[in-house]
Amino acid sequence: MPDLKGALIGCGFFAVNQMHGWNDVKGAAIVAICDRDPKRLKIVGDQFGIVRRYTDAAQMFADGGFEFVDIATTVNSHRALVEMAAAHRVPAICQKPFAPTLADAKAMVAACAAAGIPLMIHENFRWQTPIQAVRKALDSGAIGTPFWGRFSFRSGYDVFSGQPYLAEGKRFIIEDLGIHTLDIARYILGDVTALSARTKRVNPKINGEDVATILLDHDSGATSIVDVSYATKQATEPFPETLIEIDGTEGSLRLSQGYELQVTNAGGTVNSDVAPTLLPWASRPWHNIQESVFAIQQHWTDSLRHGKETSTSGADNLKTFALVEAAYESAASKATVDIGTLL
Ligand code: NAD
Ligand code: 89Y
Repeated sequence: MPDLKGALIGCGFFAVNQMHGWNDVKGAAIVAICDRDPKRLKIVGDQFGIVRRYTDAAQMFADGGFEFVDIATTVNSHRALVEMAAAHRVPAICQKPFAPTLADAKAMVAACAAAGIPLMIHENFRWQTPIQAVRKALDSGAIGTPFWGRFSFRSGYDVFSGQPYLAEGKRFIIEDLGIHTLDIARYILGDVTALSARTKRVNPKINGEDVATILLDHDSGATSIVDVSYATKQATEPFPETLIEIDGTEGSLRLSQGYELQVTNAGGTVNSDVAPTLLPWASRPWHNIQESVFAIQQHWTDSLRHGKETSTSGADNLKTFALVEAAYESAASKATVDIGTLL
């Protein structure tokens, strides 16, 4: 079968990882790129040898010649670009965060459904090797039925030098990073029925919150905590590791710093190294994220070829994005938010 032809919109900081990922993916290749900034277009076009280059997405869609689009722009352009893809009946991948509001995200899902095209949100963290290892351990039944969990991302890493816009928005850590941690909580312990949250801004140089503590009730009856911080200075910087604790009826599981997984039950304790692979184009400490970019793009390609729904389809990701909205609502009102009322 020939490779699926793809086009990528948004040639910024993170798209370089996506372009490397596409080079490694079996069954797909990027044939056209677009960025409204000619400098970024040239840098990425030259680095990856892409001849078809556009500064206008509408022109690129009008010219066509590709079977999917990968939207790697920042959030404010997501709805217009996904709707453009739907209008041209081109299957679309859209970076997180889904959209500026839940209403926009719902409209995007509806537009793609009406056009009969798949939409996948590039929610890559659940594809990280250590997170997949936790999922596998739970699926094996090693700790029985989970009743409690903690999903923790606490860092002092300077994310603002690579992504200066993160310091500017009214919203920061929940929308940018906590969105991944909330998705991991859903992926591991299932859908969420209610949530309460508290936030803080510690770094005076940014506009949004950089600390959040969120309490989740899961459909299954399990309770979990999602805690995220970019204001935490530690002896050894853990960026970008998500640490996980799960207690189950038959045992417990701990994913700790350094990508170590410990599973304990009546049979004893098993420790394993679940570190991500350092792909040839990747660099530490980003390699954990970079490997998951390749993994989700391979998943998209395989799903598109076989007509299967992706793990983080637009419809699925509405349930993660609702948790982001709910966390901001709860932090403002100090009330518990019923997730069902948002969906
Ligand atoms: P960036 O600002 O560096 O790059 C965005 C690029 O998109 C810019 O070059 C800009 O000119 C271009 N652009 C914006 N609107 C456009 C439009 N309508 N048409 C054409 N080009 C347009 O941003 P970034 O840091 O690369 O982040 C991009 C997205 O990736 C964000 O949503 C961010 O949250 C996400 N991100 C995801 C991960 C992850 O692990 N999934 C990691 C980092 C960033
Ligand atoms: O934008 C964020 C993301 O999605 O992963 C890490 C990040 O780059 C900074 O928080």
